[in-house]
Amino acid sequence: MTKLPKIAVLTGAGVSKASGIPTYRDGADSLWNNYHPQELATPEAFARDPRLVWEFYDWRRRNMARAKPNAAHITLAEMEAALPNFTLVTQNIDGLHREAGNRNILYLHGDIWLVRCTECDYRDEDRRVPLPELPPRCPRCGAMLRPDIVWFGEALDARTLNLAEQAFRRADIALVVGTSAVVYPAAYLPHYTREHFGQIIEFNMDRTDLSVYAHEVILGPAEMTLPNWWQRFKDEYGIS
Ligand code: BV8
Ligand code: ZN
Repeated sequence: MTKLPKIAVLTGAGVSKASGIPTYRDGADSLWNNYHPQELATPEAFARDPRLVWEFYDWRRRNMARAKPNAAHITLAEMEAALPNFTLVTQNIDGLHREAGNRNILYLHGDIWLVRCTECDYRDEDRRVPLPELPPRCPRCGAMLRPDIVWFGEALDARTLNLAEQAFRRADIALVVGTSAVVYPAAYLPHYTREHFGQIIEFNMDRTDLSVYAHEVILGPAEMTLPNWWQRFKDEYGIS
């Protein structure tokens, strides 16, 4: 049997669109009370008005709690189970990849279901929807909790980013699914694959800044194009 290619995947908000979760840059539906996510997903906004920022995240948590994985998420879980060398790297904080069955996930920007204390080292999962009080308080020291996610201007977890870079350096194929590829350092990851003569395959509704570097740009909704691509891949490599 021909050797299976090593695959690294980078997902963005586009894979969760079909699950009813607004993207960041898809016009009106990505706004909340006329705020743009980018204005509120910053440590400055949180310092200025923690209650407003928590109202934004509580609204998104309520939305995400109702969301179910779609065919794109399910395909990625099948790929992880079927391929010996597969790494899923996500920018998404909605938890749908885990709900779809992926286990080896690199969360570049954190997870909306995790909270951490602004004062002590308390950190835990909190799935309460809605939250009983905004901002929520640390059960250990009473200080304000914050979402355990990476805001604009905050550094990504160095170990996670390093593992992600390694996966893309090693990959024969980088699948880039549902991301506008404008936020760094995440958006740079597929270039590591290209620098090692691997292929970038982009799945998006429109072309992005990455498209010019992609071996293939497959336009259309990922919940349809990704399952189709995976079926063709399985036929080609004789995977049942
Ligand atoms: C850092 C969690 C340094 C929060 C997020 C100027 C130039 C270059 C860089 C910068 C700059 N100024 C500032 C920076 C750095 C900044 C950055 O890149 N800014 C951009 C906007 C220019 N980056 C940072 O701040 C990062 N940190 O650099 O730290 C540092 C180092 C050391 C010490 C201290 C500091 C941190 C960035 C992380 C921010 N957090 N999320 C939250 O969610 O509230 S970012 C957030 O937006 C997402 O996580 C994601 O990463 C990012 C982009 O969103 P996408 O997922 O791509 O979604 P988007 O809506 O944009 O696009 C959706 C796509 O899907 C579209 O293309 C659409 O066509 C497509 N689509 C829609 N439907 C479908 C579909 N595709 C397929 N099928 C469909 N059905
Ligand atoms: Zn605390």
